[in-house]
Amino acid sequence: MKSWSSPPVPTLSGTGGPLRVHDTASGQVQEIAPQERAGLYVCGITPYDATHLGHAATYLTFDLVQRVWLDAGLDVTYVQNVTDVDEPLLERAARDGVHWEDLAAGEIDLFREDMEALRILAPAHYVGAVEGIPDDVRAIEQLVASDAAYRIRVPREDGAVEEEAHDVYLDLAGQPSFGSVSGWTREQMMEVFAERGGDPDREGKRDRLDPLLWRAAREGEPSWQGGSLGAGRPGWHIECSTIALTYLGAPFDVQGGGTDLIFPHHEMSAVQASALTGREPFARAYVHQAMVGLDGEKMSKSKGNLVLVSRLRRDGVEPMIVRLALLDHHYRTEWEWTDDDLTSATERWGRWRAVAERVDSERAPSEAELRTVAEVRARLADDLDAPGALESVDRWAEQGAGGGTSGSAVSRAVPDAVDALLGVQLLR
Ligand code: 5CA
Ligand code: ZN
Repeated sequence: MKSWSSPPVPTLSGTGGPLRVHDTASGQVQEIAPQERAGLYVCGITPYDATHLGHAATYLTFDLVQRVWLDAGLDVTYVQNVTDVDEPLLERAARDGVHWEDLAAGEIDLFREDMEALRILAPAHYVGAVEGIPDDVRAIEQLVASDAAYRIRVPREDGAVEEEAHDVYLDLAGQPSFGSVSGWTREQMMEVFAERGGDPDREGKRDRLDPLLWRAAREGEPSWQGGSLGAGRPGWHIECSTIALTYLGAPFDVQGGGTDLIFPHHEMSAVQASALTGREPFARAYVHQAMVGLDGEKMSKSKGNLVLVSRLRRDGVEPMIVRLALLDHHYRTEWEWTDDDLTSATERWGRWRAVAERVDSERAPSEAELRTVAEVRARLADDLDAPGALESVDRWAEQGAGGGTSGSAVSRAVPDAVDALLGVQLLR
């Protein structure tokens, strides 16, 4: 699938890193220090509604991961999927009387525009679930052949289109690594499984938590030829297992997404990948963005309590101000969007821009400016402390360069670092 265009990233003198981030699986902040190449997989959107600030916060967090790695001199391969066929998309399309493919195409276009406006670096591989179906089929056939997966006959009254239609599930009993990503108890898992796309009550399942790998074709639902599986479509989690294995291989460095994906999605995509490769871990670290809320609830497409990036853009809000508002919250802290976020980001943008207007590109950086660059690097490398990085740029803006009198020229060093590391473009 077509990705979007990345903004240029200035090269800074020296190098930053290494990156330390919080890994959900170990519960620790740990150094992620790939040798030369770094692999990042981030769970992309289900394109049934427009990008809200919660999504934007997630993609911004992993944009910082990529920027810190690039600044550390690494070669980064970034992969992101699009869940362009799944229940929520089909349900919304049916509700609104539009074709699901048209709904998806429109929302993906809008997402690309939002990402470009926010200066999020584009993935090298932006892959739709539909494009990945042939890989899913091969993977599921392998799991069935090795008895890691089992089939459940679909009764005709379920709308099955074929006489001998079967759904396919992973047999978790054969997967000792199950549970290692979330570290959750079975009770915790059961509590959210159904509301997050699972089907604990499906008759014939060996374990109520077994994840669906292949859904046989039903009347009125899109389906694809699945070789020996028959016509159908993949379950949600397998798309991320196979896309990551195809484009990164296991283990790769960071699997990312919001905390709402810890279980079942990241748990299941990891255990499915291990069942396929016989290797653990799937990812060396699982990094999760805390939920962004509005009016006391998680901002979500299904609840409809959204602040949309595209809406803010249409209202004429400078995208760099939205980016600054998001950066002012640490990725591991839940927060709620309020108008104050926009107000304080607007003020900060004004203060920074006023200093950036005095840039003299010929000028060598002062000691103080170099210290600011080092501080921004250090704050981000330390578990992506973006709010801390903003504070150090605030001090630069307050003091002017090198403690000089207000109004004197500054070098490019800090604006270039703000651009390369924080993705905020001050010089136009
Ligand atoms: N397509 C799947 C992942 S394979 C999916 O979860 N799509 S989504 O559109 O629902 O969410 C896209 C990304 O935004 C996911 O990484 C999700 O964890 C994250 N996300 C969703 N809501 C929020 C929120 N309120 N705050 C922060 N991140 C969020
Ligand atoms: Zn995913």
